[in-house]
Amino acid sequence: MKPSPIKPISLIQFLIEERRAGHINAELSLLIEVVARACKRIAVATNKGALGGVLGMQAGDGEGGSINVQGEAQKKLDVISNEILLEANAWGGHLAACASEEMEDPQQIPDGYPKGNHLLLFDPLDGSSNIDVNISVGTIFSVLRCPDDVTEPKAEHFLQPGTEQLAAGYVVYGPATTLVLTFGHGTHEFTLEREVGSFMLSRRGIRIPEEATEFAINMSNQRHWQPPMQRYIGELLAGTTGPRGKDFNMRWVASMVADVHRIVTRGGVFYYPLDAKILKQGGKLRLMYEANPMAFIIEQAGGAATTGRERIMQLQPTGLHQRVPVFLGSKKEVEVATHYHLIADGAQNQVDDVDRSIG
Ligand code: P6P
Repeated sequence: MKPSPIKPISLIQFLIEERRAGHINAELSLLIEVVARACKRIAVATNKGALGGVLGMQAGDGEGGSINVQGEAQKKLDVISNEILLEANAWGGHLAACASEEMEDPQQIPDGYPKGNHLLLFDPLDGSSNIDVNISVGTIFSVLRCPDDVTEPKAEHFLQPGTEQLAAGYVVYGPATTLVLTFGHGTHEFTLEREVGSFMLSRRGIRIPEEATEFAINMSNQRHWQPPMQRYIGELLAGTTGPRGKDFNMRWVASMVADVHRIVTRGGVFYYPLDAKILKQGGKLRLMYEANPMAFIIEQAGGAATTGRERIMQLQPTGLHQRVPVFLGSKKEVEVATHYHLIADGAQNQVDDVDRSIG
């Protein structure tokens, strides 16, 4: 279904509409405004490219560059983006604490500043390995409610299932700077009007086609996948000559935000499955500030998001930086891939339950 035609309203006007509809309160509205403003600053820093002295690795203590809590090389823009989001959210009184891919522990609101009732989690610059080659990167964020009577939120206070999210969004820093946002009442897209500096509503009530003709996966991991993934992707590659009876196209940007935005825009599926290399970590992508917010956005647009075996948003988190397998996008295609995994596990009796859980 095509999203309804819209008159160009700004993000601020949209947030006022959402408050009047009772979908959000004033504090959450302010939080989203602050995050959107911070992302505009990240866009400016990112868009400078080689002229801004922001490319390359973040300097470390020793010989090599800085390594983040994930054990990954840190780019200068990872650190800059993280600082921009922390600084923007420190003083507004809308947050109890922040958690970031770039920080081991949650960041408290500095003493002297008022605190709010929300927890903000973010990957400040997802896909940052693409920065130096000028490929789209992005910011992903998720908002949870701070448990009552908690004034110094610890990691365990963030460990809430994705179904508890009050808001989720991402910003793509690409040819256009685009914000995609949900409060649980549909998924909506805003495009930055650079001259004015406002995010303008460009798509309201996005719906992802249930069928897919494009899949996104890192094929170089193929020999490490589990058998059901080998079978499933093999059938996509067989196209009209195989059991699926139709040809598929493939994309892999290696920037989750860019791959997900393509799916939000024209359908398709994105997979980062378990493989032998990452079995111990439980997956590649992080549950709290990548998988859960993207799952919320995708589900609100009529898509599905599973680990290949269960709905992502129902997972009870066990760690702030926990990793999970991610299968998301066009609902019917995600269901096929998930069914293959359940059947391979001898859990076909769970197929109906999982289908019901992903709606
Ligand atoms: P690979 C980027 O580092 C990221 O976290 C996601 O944005 C992206 O989808 C994935 O990892 C790419 O992983 O193994 O293809 O480099």
